[in-house]
Amino acid sequence: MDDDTLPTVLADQPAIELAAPDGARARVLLHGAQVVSWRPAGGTERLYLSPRAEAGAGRAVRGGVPVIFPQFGASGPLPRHGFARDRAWVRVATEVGRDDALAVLRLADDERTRVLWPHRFAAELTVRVGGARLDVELAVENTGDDAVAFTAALHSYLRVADLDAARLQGLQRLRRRDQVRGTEQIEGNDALRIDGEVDRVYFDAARALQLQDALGSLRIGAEGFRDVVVWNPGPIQSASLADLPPDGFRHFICVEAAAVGTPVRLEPGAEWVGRQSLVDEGLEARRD
Ligand code: TA6
Repeated sequence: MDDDTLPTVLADQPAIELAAPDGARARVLLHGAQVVSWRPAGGTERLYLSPRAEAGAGRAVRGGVPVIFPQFGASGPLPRHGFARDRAWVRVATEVGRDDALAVLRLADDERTRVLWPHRFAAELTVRVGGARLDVELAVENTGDDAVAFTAALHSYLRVADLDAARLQGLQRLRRRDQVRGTEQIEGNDALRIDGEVDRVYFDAARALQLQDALGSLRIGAEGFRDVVVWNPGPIQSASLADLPPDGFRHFICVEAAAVGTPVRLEPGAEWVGRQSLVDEGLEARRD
């Protein structure tokens, strides 16, 4: 969405509006602790949010940065992509600093989550916006007495102005699993371009990526997440998703910081932190 309005069905959702002193802004729903809008200072909207997005119990919002925890995809017994993205998180703190604004939201186990996933945990999501940058950080603490293992991702829908011309740099020569074809191979030497359905896990991708698009290049960094998932439904899948317009696939590429190949294992009392950073490089250069 390139204007300030949310899709109607989201307009009544409790949300945190972050506004840094320099004009950078973000909107975070309590539902799923989901960032649904990010505008860097002096820039335009950089996240895609489906105009047909819906929220509510058991519904994940199509767009922004869905928080995937404690299970990525259908890689275990839980509902697809786990339950964190369709639960109500609690606002813990909001702060405005000299050159940024941040929000902290929290989700802990309850009797409903323990039915699905019999473990104690405390998750916190921190969203920080300022200048040309958005940082989204997921921290998970094992508050139980048993070791726990989980997979997770920040499933970011990055807006593109021209899908055919968009290029994702930085995945060259990485080992990847193609979720559509069920094959594994080594990525080639060229930047990734989207042509039809793409659903790939890139393993051990600990390096900065760059999304090149008419909106201006976006640097994509991550810490704590070892893998990257790239997804675009293509025209056929896009038409089958009720919460996505038939041409919705043309307006985003999901580039997801992910812990998929090797589940995160936490001993009692231990904590894990994963972060994804997005930087509008054109705006960053103008600020330097
Ligand atoms: O991250 C890629 C993926 O796992 C794809 O397989 C596709 O299903 C996408 O997530 C969206 O999943 P969702 O449950 O949000 O429709």
